[in-house]
Amino acid sequence: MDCLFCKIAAGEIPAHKLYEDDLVVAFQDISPQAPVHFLVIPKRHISTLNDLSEEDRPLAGHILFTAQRLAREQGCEKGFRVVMNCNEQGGQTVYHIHMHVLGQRQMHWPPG
Ligand code: DGP
Repeated sequence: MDCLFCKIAAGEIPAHKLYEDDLVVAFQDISPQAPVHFLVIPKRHISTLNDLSEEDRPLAGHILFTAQRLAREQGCEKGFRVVMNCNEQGGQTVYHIHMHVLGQRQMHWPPG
């Protein structure tokens, strides 16, 4: 499958990885929108949030807890934001699910 994030997960395309285990990889976003901006992805290809299935519940939890732990390690004690864009209207551009984690600046609402 010709998927950018599958290739990053497999180490075929370089990325600044913060963490990796059997299930997930976390790496710096190439176009950071905050002083801290990294992505947490499953190693297994899942195109969009709509493609998660019941059996992916533990994986989804693992992504969230990985985001929480790494945000803490990146010094985001004062707060941070997680975002998952889904499909075109949700602003998704890479069709391999990823959780954005942004921090170390004041966030605003509503987002654009
Ligand atoms: P989204 O719009 O939610 O699909 O976000 C995709 C993000 O992926 C975007 O913030 C930029 C990031 N990105 C795209 N290509 C690459 C890449 O080759 N390397 C890294 N590290 N990040 C990428």
